[in-house]
Amino acid sequence: MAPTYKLTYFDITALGEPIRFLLSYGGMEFEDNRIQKESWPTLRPSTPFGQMPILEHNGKVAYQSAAICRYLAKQVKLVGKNEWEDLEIDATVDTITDLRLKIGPYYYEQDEKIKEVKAGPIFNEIIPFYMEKLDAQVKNNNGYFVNGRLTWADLFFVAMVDYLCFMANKDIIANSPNLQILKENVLKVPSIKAWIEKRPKCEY
Ligand SMILES: N[C@@H](CCC(=O)N[C@@H](CS)C(=O)NCC(=O)O)C(=O)O
Repeated sequence: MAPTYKLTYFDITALGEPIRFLLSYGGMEFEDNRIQKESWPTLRPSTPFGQMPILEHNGKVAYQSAAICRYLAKQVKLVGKNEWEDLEIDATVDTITDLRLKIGPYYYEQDEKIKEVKAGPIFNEIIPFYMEKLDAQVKNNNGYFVNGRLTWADLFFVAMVDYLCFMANKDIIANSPNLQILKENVLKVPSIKAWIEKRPKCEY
């Protein structure tokens, strides 16, 4: 039987990977439709807001990666045990996105001189600030982000961190022992481990 989920995204990890992690965690078969950059202009007009990832299911199209993750997390029971925990998970995921949106302009800067100027605050202030706080959060939650157990915030971070490291061109969790433990905790989940082993190799 054909998979009921079809994920369309570029051939990279980035915003598609948390969705792939959640589908894999839930043992949900999915078509991993990877678009080459050259094909994107043709496909773009047919997507809801001209962006990917999109997730197709039962003839419907979902967009916005965090919303898709939240929807899948409910199905695979990686949400909070109450509304406050859900709030904490959402806040963590939004914080990870804030960090991504701060590193992005540094990575995508084309002007080498401006990039050099941006490097100062990125590496001396922004990344250390976020890493310190996220690391402390995991320390206080016994190796996870929220309430000492695995939630989709953990999968979201671990799926995204390679992309963040790629953009920063450094291991941003090298000095964050608790985030390293979190990463180990997620990567040892058998379904995630199996996904990492079988997923296509890409630059990031
Ligand atoms: N908030 C959106 C952002 C999506 C986004 O920025 N997608 C990028 C790729 S990572 C994209 O589609 N870029 C191509 C374009 O905008 O033409 C999400 O989380 O899904």
